Amino acid sequence: MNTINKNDIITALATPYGKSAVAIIRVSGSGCIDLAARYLSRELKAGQLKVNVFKGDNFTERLMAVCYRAPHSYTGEDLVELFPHGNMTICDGIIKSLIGGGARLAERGEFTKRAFLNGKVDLMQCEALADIIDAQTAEQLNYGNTRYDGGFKSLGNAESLLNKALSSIEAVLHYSDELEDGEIDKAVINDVYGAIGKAIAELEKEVNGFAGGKIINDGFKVTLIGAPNVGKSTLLNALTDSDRAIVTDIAGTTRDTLNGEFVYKDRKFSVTDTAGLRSDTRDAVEKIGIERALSAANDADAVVFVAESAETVFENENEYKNLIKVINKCDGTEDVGEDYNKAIDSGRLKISAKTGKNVTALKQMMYDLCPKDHGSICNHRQYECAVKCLDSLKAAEKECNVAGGLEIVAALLYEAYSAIKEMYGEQADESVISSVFERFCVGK
Ligand SMILES: Nc1nc2c(ncn2[C@@H]2O[C@H](COP(=O)(O)OP(=O)(O)O)[C@@H](O)[C@H]2O)c(=O)[nH]1
Ligand SMILES: [Mg+2]
Repeated sequence: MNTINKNDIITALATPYGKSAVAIIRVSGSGCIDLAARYLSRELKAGQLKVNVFKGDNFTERLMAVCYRAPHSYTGEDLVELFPHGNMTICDGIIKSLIGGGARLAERGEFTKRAFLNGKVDLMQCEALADIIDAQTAEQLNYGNTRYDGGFKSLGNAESLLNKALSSIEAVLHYSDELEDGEIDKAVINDVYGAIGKAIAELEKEVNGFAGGKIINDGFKVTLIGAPNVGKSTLLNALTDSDRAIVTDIAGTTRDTLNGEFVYKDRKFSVTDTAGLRSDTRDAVEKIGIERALSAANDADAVVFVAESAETVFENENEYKNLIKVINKCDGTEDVGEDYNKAIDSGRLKISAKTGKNVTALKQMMYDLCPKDHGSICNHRQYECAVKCLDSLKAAEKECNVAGGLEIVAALLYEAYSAIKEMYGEQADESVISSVFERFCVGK
């Protein structure tokens, strides 16, 4: 999706391909209202959804239709929405007619990309929209909506503080020739210094909240590790309420990593089952499996070490920040619900993966390890921009203390400013922008 000809009329099915009560076909671009009108029996009225009849090559379809005039539409261009029956012979026929009339099939996310290019939404909002469409839990949905609405204030605050610092410094630089040495600089420098300090604090909140935001969207990653046969695969199945992993009493059954997901208290978790750790294997495949297990543990937000007794030593224990140790096969133990403190023995949670005892307690333990803070930043693209901005602000703050460093402070503040603009997509690379829209489906 490198070159977008903004004069193109694009069209696509906006609903999933398949049978349904109603489908939606979108047509956008200058001239699309006239194009659609060639096939419709009644005139389209802006903002008014009306019954209409579409005359295709060899069929007619009674449908609902509406148009919106630029810039008052989703894309910011003229836009038509047709609501035919959800029958793919009809939908294919309508799209074929529109293409025959000069439209072309839209690319993934192209309607939203046009909205972005026309200034209807910024790139952060587009990313929030993609997350809303992908959301599996209400928490993810609410998080996407809050970000779309600009509900987290830190980023906006940092931006206005940065603007304030920049305009003060510009004023000083502009008038500095007319002033006696140092006359105004001190007061303004203090002002600028104060604004930079506050902007740094706001941005730090965002940067520190990145892990929490990313986890809401991607899920809290938990890796299960332990010796062969302790019940890791049985635990994956219990946590995800599935038969995802093969369970046997043969040591070395699980050779590769295996992922599952579950939702607990509206939070998404992703669990990885791994090959059992043992040092005496000669099996080359199992050895690779063990390497993968350790690498999955390093990538995880938390590691669950599964053992059959409290005496089993976990050699790599200190390598993991969030470590939960469990004793499995405690089939006769009491189920404590969420209150895991009641089922802890020598720092390890007593569970039975087979009967499901204290699996809820284990989930609660994982839940309590999830980061509590988050802001608007939740993906690597945004994070990198925020860090770039923060670095420039910190460098500018240092320069404020250096005599005669005003020009350097200004240059660093401009760097910080462009990093924040990049976050909103204003100065972002075409390839970066494209990768955001490729996440969408055709028709969005
Ligand atoms: N009694 C009992 N047996 C279990 C429990 N969890 C797993 N097992 C059994 O232990 C054996 C190994 O289980 P598996 O999940 O394949 O272990 P893994 O090698 O660690 O993945 C199987 O025979 C399971 O049925 C448990 O909580 N209680
Ligand atoms: Mg296994």
